[in-house]
Amino acid sequence: MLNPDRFLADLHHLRTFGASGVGRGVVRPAYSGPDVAARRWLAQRMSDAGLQVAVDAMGNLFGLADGPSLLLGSHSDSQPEGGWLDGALGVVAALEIARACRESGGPSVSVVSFQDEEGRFGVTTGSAVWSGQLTQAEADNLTDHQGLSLGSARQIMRDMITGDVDPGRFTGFIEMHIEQGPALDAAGEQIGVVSDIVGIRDMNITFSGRQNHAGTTPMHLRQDAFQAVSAFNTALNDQFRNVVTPQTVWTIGHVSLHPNASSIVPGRATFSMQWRDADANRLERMEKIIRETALATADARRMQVSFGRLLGLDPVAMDDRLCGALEQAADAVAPKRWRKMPSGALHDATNVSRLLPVAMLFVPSLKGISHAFDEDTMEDDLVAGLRVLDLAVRNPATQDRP
Ligand code: HGY
Ligand code: MN
Ligand code: MN
Repeated sequence: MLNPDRFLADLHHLRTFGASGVGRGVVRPAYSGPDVAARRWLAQRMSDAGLQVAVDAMGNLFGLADGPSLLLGSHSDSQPEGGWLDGALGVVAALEIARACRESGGPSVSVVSFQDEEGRFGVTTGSAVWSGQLTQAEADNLTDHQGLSLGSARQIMRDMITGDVDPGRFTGFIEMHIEQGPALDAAGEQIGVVSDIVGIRDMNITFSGRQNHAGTTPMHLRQDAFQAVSAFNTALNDQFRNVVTPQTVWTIGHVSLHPNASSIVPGRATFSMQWRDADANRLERMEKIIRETALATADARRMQVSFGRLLGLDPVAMDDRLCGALEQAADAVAPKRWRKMPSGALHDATNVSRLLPVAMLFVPSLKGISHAFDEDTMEDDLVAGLRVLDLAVRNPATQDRP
C-alpha cells in the first residue's frame, strides 16, 4: 500500500545528509562525502524494499525490480547551495512507489538516482553517460571549478560499483520533480504535467589581460579582465535584444578572477556562460552572438579571449502515452488544479529520452524558489504528486512496452 507517511519520513531523512543548517537546505554536491553517504543510505533502503542494488562506474545508483520494469527516479546530488527537494523528491517518490508496488503485487518498478545531475562537472553528467550522450572517458576529463577531474572525484565511490545497467530492461521513465518556478504556486494549482524540456548550452569563457598594480597603473593603460567581463555582459544583453523571447534565459553564475586580490588589477577572468531556450536554432544564434561579442570585447581592450568546451542538451518533448497516463491521474487527484506546462529547468529525463519513452510531473515550489536553501513545497502537494505518480504507474497504458 502506498504509504505517504513513510515517503515523507524518508524524504526528511535524506535531507539530513549535507544539511546546511539554514532552513531545510542541503549541501550535497556530486561525489562529496554527504552525497556518497546519502547514496549508501538509499542503496540500503532499496535493498530493504527487495530491489537489487546496482551502481555503474559513474555512480548512478539503481534499485532494480526483476524482469522488465518501468524506471522512476531523479537525482540525489545537490547544487553547492541547494534545496531539500530538487531531485530528492523524485528519488524518494520512486522508492515509495516501487516498495508499495512490491507489497501489493502491483507493476514492476525500478528506481534510479542519477549522479551529478546538478553539473558540478558538466550538464546532467550521470544520465548523459548512461544514455550514451557522453563517453565515460569524456566525462572523466571534465573538471569542476577547482580543477578537480570527474575521473578523480568518482574514485570515492569505487567500492560501490557493480557494473553497467542495461537500459533495455526498462520500458519507460517517469521523473517527478518540483517545478522550481512560480507558475503552479501563483495559480494555486497542485500538479504540472510536463510537455517538453528546454534546451541548454553552457561554456566557460576566459578573458586574459595584464596583471598589474592597482595603485600605479593608469586607467587608460590597464588590461583589466574584470572590466572586460563587465563590458561583455552589458554588450551581450544589448546584442541579444532582437533574438530572444520572454522565455529565453541566460546566466553568468560563476566568475573566477585571478589573482582575486583588492590591490591587483586582475589579469585573468574565467566565467560560466549558460543560456537556455525551447528552440535549438535560437540557442545556436545566441552562441554566435556570445562568441562575437566576447571577441569584440577582448579586441577593444587589447586582450585575449578563449572559449572552453561547449556543453549542452537539445530541447525534448515528452512521450504522449506516458503523459496521457499522468494527465488522467492528475485529473483524478487534483481536478481543475493541474496544467500541462513546459520545463524551464533541465532534468535527467532529457538524456533518458534518447533511450526510452519519458514523462515528468511537477508539484509547486513555494514562491517559485529553488537552487536556494529556502526551496520548499507544501506537504499536501508533495503527497498529491506521489498519488498522481502512483496512479499513472498502475495505469495499464504505462505498462505497455514501447
Ligand atoms: O540547472 C538545472 O536546470 C538543473 O537543476 N540541473
Ligand atoms: Mn533537479
Ligand atoms: Mn537543480
